[in-house]
Amino acid sequence: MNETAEDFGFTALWKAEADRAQETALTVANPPLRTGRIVRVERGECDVVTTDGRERVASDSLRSQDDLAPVTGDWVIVGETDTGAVIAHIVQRASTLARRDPSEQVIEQVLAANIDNAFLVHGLDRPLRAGRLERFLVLAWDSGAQPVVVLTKADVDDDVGEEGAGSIAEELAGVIAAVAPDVPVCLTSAVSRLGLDDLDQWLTPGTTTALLGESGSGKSTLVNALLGSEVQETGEVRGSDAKGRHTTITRDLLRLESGALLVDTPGIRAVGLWDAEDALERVFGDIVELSDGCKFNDCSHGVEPGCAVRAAVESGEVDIRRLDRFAIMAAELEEQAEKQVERERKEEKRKNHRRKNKR
Ligand SMILES: Nc1nc2c(ncn2[C@@H]2O[C@H](COP(=O)(O)OP(=O)(O)OP(=O)(O)O)[C@@H](O)[C@H]2O)c(=O)[nH]1
Ligand SMILES: [Mg+2]
Ligand SMILES: [Zn+2]
Repeated sequence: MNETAEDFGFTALWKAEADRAQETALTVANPPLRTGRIVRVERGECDVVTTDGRERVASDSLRSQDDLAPVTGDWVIVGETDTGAVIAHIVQRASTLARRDPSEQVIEQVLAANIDNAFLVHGLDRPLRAGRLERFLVLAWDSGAQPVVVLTKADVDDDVGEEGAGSIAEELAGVIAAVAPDVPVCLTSAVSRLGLDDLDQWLTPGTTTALLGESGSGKSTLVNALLGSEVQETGEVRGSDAKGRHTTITRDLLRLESGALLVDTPGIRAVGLWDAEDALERVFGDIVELSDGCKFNDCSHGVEPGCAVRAAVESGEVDIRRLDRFAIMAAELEEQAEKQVERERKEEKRKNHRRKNKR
């Protein structure tokens, strides 16, 4: 099969953006330049599908924006150098799915770019923690993607009947309704193919949907079921607690026959938040709204008098645990913002120092 950029969502808009960036790309690479989309990132190399087809290029040398690392879903301009083809430029992203880098504490890690929908994948073979779902929701809303909770492995729920509702599914639906009442939920099974058609409303031609979730939640299995072929490797979960073994290790952009695009991703352990205050307020909209009624503008909903949020907790309207989680995530974002300012200050200092030494 001869794939080209057109198969991966190369619209007139992206073409115009890429054309504008040609000149910049020429500062670091030679013709022939070609535009393409990154379909896989590996250490130091990327697979790019360009207007000419699929090729493997070096990702991290000589880029015109060297502070930006290319990620799956990016539109890029590829050019030639003495040592071979390189990514010369990353076209300005329409959106990014990003979290706080789990290894380095104060940098952002972009998981994927130019994503329209985020499937938050969760298996019926394990409990769903509200806090975890909230974090995934913040990540999704912050990117601008439409979140959809996709429950997998419906076939393990003995009580799932004709209408799709079962006892485990119902329990999880309760958790989801409490923290994300406005987010669509789909119950699926890759085994019985239950609910797969429901996903079609998001999987429209040319749109890109990323699958996010814990290892073992069934992301790759779902991708294979939608592809109708075993393209992605899948792995057994541990019997005792249904934990996965981190089978998928790269972020892969794959094309369905319909023309919809999927990004399968490695399982996520920690969802550290990054620069997502607005999204946080969206996910905790109920608490934010209540806080309008607090006596003090900067109320921490702790011991202050006239706190409308505490009052709502006492009346049972708001779950105290939800308030606690909100406070933790808000503090986390505040800390991240402070550290980031500090880091930028240091970097600026370093740059100035270098400039002075050059003179
Ligand atoms: N019964 C049942 N098992 C499923 C279903 N979907 C996935 N599984 C099983 O769950 C296990 C994990 O599936 P994967 O697709 O590898 O999970 P993943 O989310 O891609 O995991 P990582 O790549 O490690 O992040 C495998 O043993 C699958 O066979 C389903 O719908 N029903
Ligand atoms: Mg996988
Ligand atoms: Zn308050």
